[in-house]
Amino acid sequence: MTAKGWQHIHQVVVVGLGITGLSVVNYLKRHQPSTSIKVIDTRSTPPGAEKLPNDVQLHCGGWQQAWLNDADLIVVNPGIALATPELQLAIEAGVPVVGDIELFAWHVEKPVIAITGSNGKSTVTDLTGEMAKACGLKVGVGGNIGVPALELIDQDNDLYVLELSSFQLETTSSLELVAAAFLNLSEDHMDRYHGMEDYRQAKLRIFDNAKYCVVNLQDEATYPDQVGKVLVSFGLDPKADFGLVTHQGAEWLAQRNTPIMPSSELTLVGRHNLANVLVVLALLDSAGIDYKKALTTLRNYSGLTHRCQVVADNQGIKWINDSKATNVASTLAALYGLECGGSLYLLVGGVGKGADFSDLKPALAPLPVELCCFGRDAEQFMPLHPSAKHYDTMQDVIADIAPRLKSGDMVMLSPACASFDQFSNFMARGDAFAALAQQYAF
Ligand code: UMA
Ligand code: ADP
Repeated sequence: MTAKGWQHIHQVVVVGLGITGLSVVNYLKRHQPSTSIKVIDTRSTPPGAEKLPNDVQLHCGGWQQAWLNDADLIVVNPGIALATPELQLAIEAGVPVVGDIELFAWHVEKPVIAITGSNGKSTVTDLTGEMAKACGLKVGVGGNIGVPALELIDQDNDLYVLELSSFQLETTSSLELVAAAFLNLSEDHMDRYHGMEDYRQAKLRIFDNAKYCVVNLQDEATYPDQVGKVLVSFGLDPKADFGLVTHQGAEWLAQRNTPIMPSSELTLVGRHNLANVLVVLALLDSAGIDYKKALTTLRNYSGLTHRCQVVADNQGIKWINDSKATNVASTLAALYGLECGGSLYLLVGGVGKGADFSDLKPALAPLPVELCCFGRDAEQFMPLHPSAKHYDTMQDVIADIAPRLKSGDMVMLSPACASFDQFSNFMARGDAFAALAQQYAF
């Protein structure tokens, strides 16, 4: 279906409210004012209900199959799987089901860069946007990073940079991209997918209509299955199109072996962030943007909040908020190369999303760690280290460990889980941790 198809669309049903559903309703009000809009949300008190225009009907607390089957178009929230039986019935009845990003694709006329992967999406998306802005472009940055893409569409932008989750990609078919990146693949969202290949195929959709496909030289799973795609590789390796080389006795970022700048000049820390930076350079270059004009921005970029962020540092005790570590690979990235002179109090737990946490065991074994397990799936972490202790909440953890903290220790929230059991999102969880750090560190 193309944007021209709008003339046949009279009834739109938006499934799931939240910030995505609201952005869809507002978009339709502005750009398709003659369509009738209905909203279904399975939650009894969906977020954003109070912001719905009066003439939009809302059904909450369950499904309304007749609305779905009678719709000309269903626009579904990324948090709801297409496999949901009610949606499947509507699909069988011939109703097209798309996501907000597909509506964005129908409308957008400027170049779009998009990023997917299991970890690093937000960092790469944000830095790509920052560097493109430093090159003098007007840039709209959004998608899974937290700003619904349709909220950007009426801005006068030269370029869009979108973070796309596998959930969003499932319902997107026509998004043309000047450059797209698939950063890495590791286990996540196994409560939604039938295994890793199913998850990978959802992510690979990013390359369907992409001019340049940015892939990870060290992760074969990120390569498209289709032949004939134009590939640009990144990796912590001189063989990658955007890689690392030794130059003047030091490690440098490089484009096809031509040194760009020493990696030691970056403010960002961690090897995983070097990979993220190389992706950003690959994306900008593929989009025809001269990233060399933005190297000062790159040097000074210190990352997003809630990602390995030091939120308190007092009396030799560091408090690190890595609330965005919502899967095993991101927690492993935080532990990799960690320098901790004393004990590491690692807070893990929340909603495990069906993950297998056993890969954490060998990473924890050599560390001077006390594993503090909290939240709904805390019990799953208990076998991972002899020090493991079960708590109900993060507050309980901190109250227990605070009297024992001494200089050289580190308290790190890197939970390998989603937050929805006890918090509204990972930001609220990180903020709660930062508040506890402020309370107990000083
Ligand atoms: N839900 C229901 N019934 C409904 C609607 C939603 O149970 O009828 C549940 C969903 O299963 C979901 C949860 O409510 O798990 C959250 O939905 P929401 O309404 O809060 O969603 P939005 O506010 O619209 O946020 C969504 C993305 N959320 C999800 O994909 C779950 C946000 O990504 C994204 O920033 C936003 O759109 C703008 O594009 C968040 C996320 O957790 C950060 N993403 C996952 C991730 O990064 O791992 C994919
Ligand atoms: P995403 O948007 O994909 O969740 P973020 O940039 O928000 O990615 O980072 C999420 C978590 O993953 C953080 O804990 C961060 O430290 C970690 N991380 C960031 N980049 C990478 C990477 N390339 N590989 C592994 N972990 C990473």
